[in-house]
Amino acid sequence: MASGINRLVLAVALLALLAGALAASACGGSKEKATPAATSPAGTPKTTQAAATPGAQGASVEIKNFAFEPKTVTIKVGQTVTWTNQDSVAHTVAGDGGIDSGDLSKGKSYSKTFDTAGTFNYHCSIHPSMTGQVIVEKSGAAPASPGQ
Ligand SMILES: [Cu+2]
Repeated sequence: MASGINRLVLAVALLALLAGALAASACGGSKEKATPAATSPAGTPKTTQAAATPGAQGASVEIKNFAFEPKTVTIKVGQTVTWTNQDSVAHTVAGDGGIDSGDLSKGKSYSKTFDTAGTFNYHCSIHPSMTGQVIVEKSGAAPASPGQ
């Protein structure tokens, strides 16, 4: 079985990608910003709500150009998928396992937490050709056997 090697290769590739993205954003964003500090009062506490990383708790799917992107997401049991409609027309997310968003207008999101493992197919009930899939894996799938 080469699955261990595959995982390693995948992890290395991911790291390389991340490093590349970080380097790119650091280069692009390092131009000094002329922040007009005079306009804000000195005592105002800034609420620094850092953008949460959705990847840690599940997956995000964008609905745009009449398609789900990515079309297939894989999560663990107990994690959440969040769909956000980027199109100017309304879409829905409807399908297996009680997936039912109702109409999502532009900018609206729908989240669903999956508590059982399995493959859940869904579609847009307004545009049935729009389809997607959520694969929910058992969270206890440990790579190494602990009893050895
Ligand atoms: Cu649609």
